[in-house]
Amino acid sequence: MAVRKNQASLTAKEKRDFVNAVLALKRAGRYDAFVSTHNSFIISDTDNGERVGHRSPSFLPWHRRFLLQFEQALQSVDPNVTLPYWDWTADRTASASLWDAGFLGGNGRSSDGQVTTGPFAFAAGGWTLNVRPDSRSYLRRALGSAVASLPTRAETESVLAIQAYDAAPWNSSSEGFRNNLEGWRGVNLHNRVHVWVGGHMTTGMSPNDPVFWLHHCFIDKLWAEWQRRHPGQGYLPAAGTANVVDLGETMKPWNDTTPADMLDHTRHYTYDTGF
Ligand SMILES: [Cu+2]
Repeated sequence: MAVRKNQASLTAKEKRDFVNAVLALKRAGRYDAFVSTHNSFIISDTDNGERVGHRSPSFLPWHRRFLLQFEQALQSVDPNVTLPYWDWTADRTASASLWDAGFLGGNGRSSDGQVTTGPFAFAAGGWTLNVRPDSRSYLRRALGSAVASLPTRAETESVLAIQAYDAAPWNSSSEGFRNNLEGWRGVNLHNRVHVWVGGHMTTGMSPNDPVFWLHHCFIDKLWAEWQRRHPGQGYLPAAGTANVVDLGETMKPWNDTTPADMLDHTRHYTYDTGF
């Protein structure tokens, strides 16, 4: 069984293997499709129309399926690689080892936001952005500039304590665990982390920054943790909700997976520890 680990506890070899698998997907032309898919859902997911990837209950199962597909792509390159997660309640500064040149590389430079260190620096040659919001083909970051701090452990605990999974109107104004975790209301967890990283992470093309996968892996872990703590609660809505993916309805773009299919992550992988 594949085990997803905290990035802070990966060995140097595990970090290298992960980075090399990501770079191999990029070289093979397989990476950019993930960027395009994510962006097309960001554009089409609206509060009052059909919504699948974001602003809706299926935010969590959709990204679980999306991450699984990416992880399987990595494993087609190197079967021992799993997605690491970034616990941003613990590793909360620009000097965390996550941003070392041997792993994801560091902050963007102040003049133009360009990441200039590590394997995803433009000058390193292996990370030219093709699916991009403008003509600039280098990865950009602005760590901690648009929002001062990452979510704290206490803030995260307060969201894990929410009983109901989601609630009408099933969008960015809903009460419930999903919308507080996604960050449209309350203490703001997921959205705030995208903004804290800055650069491409604040756009629909956020998977251009490989930290996207580590961030969403932690979001996925927090969903699993909420499930463990609230065994009597489950995915909502159950059925009959227009424009929203009910428990037994398939999700685009795969059209073969329902939220119900995604509830038990242990069919595919486990996490090294609880929250
Ligand atoms: Cu997303």
